[in-house]
Amino acid sequence: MNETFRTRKQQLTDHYEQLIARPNTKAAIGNGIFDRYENPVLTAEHAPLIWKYDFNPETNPYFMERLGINCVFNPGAIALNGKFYLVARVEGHDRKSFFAVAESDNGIDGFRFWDRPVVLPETENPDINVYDMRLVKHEDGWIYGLFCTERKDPQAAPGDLSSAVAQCGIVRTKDLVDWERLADLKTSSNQQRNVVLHPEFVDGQYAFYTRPQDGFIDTGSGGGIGWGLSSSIENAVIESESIIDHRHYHTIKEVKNGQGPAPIKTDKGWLHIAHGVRNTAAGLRYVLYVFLSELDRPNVVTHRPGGHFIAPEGIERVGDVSNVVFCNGVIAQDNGDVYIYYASSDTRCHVATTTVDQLLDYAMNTPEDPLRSYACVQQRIGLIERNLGMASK
Ligand code: M1P
Repeated sequence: MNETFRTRKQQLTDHYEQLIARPNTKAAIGNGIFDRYENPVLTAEHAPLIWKYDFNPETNPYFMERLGINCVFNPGAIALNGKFYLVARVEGHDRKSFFAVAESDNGIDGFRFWDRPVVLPETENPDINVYDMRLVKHEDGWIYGLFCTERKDPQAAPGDLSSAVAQCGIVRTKDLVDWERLADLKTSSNQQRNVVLHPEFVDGQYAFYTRPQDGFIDTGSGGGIGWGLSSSIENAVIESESIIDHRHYHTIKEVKNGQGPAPIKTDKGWLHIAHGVRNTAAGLRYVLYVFLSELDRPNVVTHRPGGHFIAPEGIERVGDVSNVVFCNGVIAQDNGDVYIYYASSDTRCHVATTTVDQLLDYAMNTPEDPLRSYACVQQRIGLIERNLGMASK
């Protein structure tokens, strides 16, 4: 074994183990709604060395990277047997994404990928790219993973190598190791992204949050967070789709929006985390927002706190697709602790912690967006006057 190989392998191994062992601490003073953390929980650097390097000194004397990892983002999340699991979107240097499971004891740090990425079975129409898995422990006993499957648009004009069709792929598992592929979800929409399975049956059927859209990037004339039911999960078909959370002019969700993870069940209703997108001179800006819906009718929204819940800050603003935060994974513990896994700028994964009580307070007591500057000033003056009144007491 040559010295270059030996030295580089040792240096990289030490660096990797230091990264995994690095403790994570709460950042700054926070806003009372949630706490951010100093370090991301998963990055491209968290990809195991055996995924990237040829460990044979005969065939790789320079200990050279053979299969690079570009970024790790948009993880689904689930707690099983006292451990925290993220099923992350891992993107290679070749731009293709795949899923891989990372495990931690505390949900804040120490996330380590399993040795092997998820081997996702294909349908008869192979996926070109797969991403953004939403994990759901359904009351039928299975853990489902709903994800975006992307294929080249068969209608694309000759020479158009960008147009794609996005649809919802479905897998299920009991252990995150063996995955059974089911048929892709069928709806009447040309494209679907951000489809999420509701964890309980509704009217005896499987219930889905959808995001119908006309084009691959543009939602077109419709969009919004949709809702539909299917009697089957093995061959899921939504005959009738209705919009439960619309886009709105001059708001954080004027261009598009999408359900994040499956909602959290609380005694006040279902707590939803979603993303909203608006346009700017610098391109699209993705932020997270929250809403609450009825317990018995999860498709009926009762509270819509105005504005964003989490927006990109500091280093989060910069990455492969800058000015983006995106969330498709949350873990709510029985004691009310909530771990929100969000990604920044399509590059890395973070955690924010809060509680169900804090999220409910936020959802139920944050005023709605009044939709006009004048009305926003009135809303703020109302708060100021009440506060000044408190100060004089
Ligand atoms: O690049 C930002 C996000 O864009 C897409 O989300 P949406 O369908 O709402 O536009 C997804 O590709 C997502 O993975 C990505 O983070």
